[in-house]
Amino acid sequence: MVIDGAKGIEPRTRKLFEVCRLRDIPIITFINKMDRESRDPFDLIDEIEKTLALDAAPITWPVGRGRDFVGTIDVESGGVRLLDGDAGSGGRLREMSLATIAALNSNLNAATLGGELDLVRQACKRFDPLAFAEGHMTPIFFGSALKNFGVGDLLNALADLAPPPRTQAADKRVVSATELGMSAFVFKIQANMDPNHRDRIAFVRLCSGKLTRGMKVKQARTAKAMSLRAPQFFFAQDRALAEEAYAGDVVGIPNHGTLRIGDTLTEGEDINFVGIPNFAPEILRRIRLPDAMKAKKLKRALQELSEEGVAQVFRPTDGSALLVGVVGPLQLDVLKARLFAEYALEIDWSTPEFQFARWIAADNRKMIDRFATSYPSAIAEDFDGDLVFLARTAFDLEYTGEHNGDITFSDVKDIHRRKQRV
Ligand SMILES: Nc1nc2c(ncn2[C@@H]2O[C@H](COP(=O)(O)OP(=O)(O)OP(=O)(O)O)[C@@H](O)[C@H]2O)c(=O)[nH]1
Ligand SMILES: [Mg+2]
Repeated sequence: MVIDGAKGIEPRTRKLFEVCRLRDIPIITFINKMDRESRDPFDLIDEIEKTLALDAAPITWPVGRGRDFVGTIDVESGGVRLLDGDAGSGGRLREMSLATIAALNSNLNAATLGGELDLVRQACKRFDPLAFAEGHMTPIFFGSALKNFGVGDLLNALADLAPPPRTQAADKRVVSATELGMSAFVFKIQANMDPNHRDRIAFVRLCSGKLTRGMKVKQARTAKAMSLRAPQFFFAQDRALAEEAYAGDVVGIPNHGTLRIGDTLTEGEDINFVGIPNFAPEILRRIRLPDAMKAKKLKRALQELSEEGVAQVFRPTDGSALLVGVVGPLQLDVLKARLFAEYALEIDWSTPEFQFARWIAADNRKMIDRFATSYPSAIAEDFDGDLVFLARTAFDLEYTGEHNGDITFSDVKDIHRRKQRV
């Protein structure tokens, strides 16, 4: 995970973390933007440990803050990497005394620096590969992405520490990474990456076997066959045709809305990978569309953008206007800008009477239906047709939950347990 040194753990970082924890994925941490004014590193470490319940083991430590940031020290060996001279490097460390480092900048002081390093070595945990592999501990690297500083350390850590692809759970069985048959699941959809072509890429992660360009695969959800004519590898701004890919690889598949997040692709077997979560939004808004003639277009645009995961859309069953749910306020600006740029739709937000949307689960469909009938003006459907309860306040949510013992409210939906209403 990448943490902005000035901001600490942002809501989306937290979501990412929760997905990792749910799937037992080990985490490497890069604390970025050390060339700018940032929060105290001890404070950031403390925040990681306290809010994520994750042990933090600094591998490097920043020397100087903000404009006085001159580089990092390798906590274990004392080796140094300098912003001026070692940017872009992930290779050998310099041997330098604290006095020599401190002499690089008049605001640095060798004694203070030494004291800080002593504190890091005494107070912070040491890196333990086993705890890392089990997801209890994260190694921490400091750097500046903008100056390409410390990024080499991060890439080296990825190469050294990243575990091999693991066994993945599917609905009918578990799939081992060493199986020969190709299997993969879609974890992200990105539309309009190339605005001139209105393209739409589904990113899949291979779980087993080998993917070759041109191969025919089966989409488990629809049982339809599709051929992978132009699978692609992405690296930053670059892309290249993927002639072949293996378990653990991430491949982009161009398609026009056929693939959805959570979809499983196989060479024919009928299985669905599980454990791809959907989180309840933290912010709900109503959409106001001044041009009512465009309602249909808006619906299609929202469908596409929600499949992409940009926002979640809820349709109140009483027929009132659509609700949009997002995780962070910035997403509302992004959504509005994209609706305008990509679909020529001008919209406004208004604040609805509801604060929370929670999926409704129960032992059987009857219980959910009974509940939905008792609260007709507080029920909405998501795009899968699963029902959510709309609560006005935290009290409303709690009170309603307590008075309806046979149902539970959930703020996470496992995409493949989406049909709770069997
Ligand atoms: N000084 C400095 N700026 C950086 C660094 N990394 C990214 N930025 C800048 O910070 C701005 C926001 O980038 P990021 O925070 O990486 O991207 P983001 O989190 O998607 O965007 P925000 O929501 O605006 O934070 C951009 O203008 C980047 O160029 C860095 O290491 N140092
Ligand atoms: Mg940022």
